Amino acid sequence: MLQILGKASSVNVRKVLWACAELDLAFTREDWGSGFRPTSTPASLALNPNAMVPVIRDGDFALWESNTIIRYLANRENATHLYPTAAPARARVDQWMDWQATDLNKSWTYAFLALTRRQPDYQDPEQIAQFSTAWTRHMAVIEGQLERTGGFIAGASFTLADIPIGLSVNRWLETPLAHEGFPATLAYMERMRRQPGYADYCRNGTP
Ligand SMILES: N[C@@H](CCC(=O)N[C@@H](CS)C(=O)NCC(=O)O)C(=O)O
Repeated sequence: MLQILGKASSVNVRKVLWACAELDLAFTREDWGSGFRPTSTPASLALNPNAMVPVIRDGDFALWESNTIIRYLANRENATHLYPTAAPARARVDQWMDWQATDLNKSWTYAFLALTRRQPDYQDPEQIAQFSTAWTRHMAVIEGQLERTGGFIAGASFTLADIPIGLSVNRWLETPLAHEGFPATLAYMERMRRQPGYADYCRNGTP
């Protein structure tokens, strides 16, 4: 059976849990990562040299990097409704997933650690303001795309890209920032309620 290594509170682990719900995949999970089993042991580093979660084991095959893992699971299940095979449609899904993992992810770091995690080393007001502005600018890109599609991030229907984007929107909603002026994003999160796993793994209040 598919094995997921990673604590369920981790946003990146929750991408994998949510994908399993969409794919109706059975799995077992072990709590790894800070606060649980350390990822710095030789056995863990052999699975992921980055000392991070999530990691999956599928028989003899081990894989790390959350967005790659959910692509792998969709491919393994031939779930073309989540990860289409036509080149333009697939590229559109990849585009939003890659943007989430790079630009969007980078935009929130300081503000998230300051405002949500309340870490004492991240309380410089100037940095908080700069990162909050950058995060909001990235959220405006999501808002614009959702205004255009009227559905989901890569088009009319739910795809793999909505998993990392949905979790990112949830993180933004759970962070004390101004959320006014994002009606398409709020409507999107309402639409997402119909997705299996959304309640448990995305909009469950965990940023
Ligand atoms: N790019 C990686 C990032 C993974 C990551 O940042 N994982 C965090 C948890 S969300 C982690 O493992 N932190 C160290 C720990 O918990 O021990 C991915 O998307 O899988």
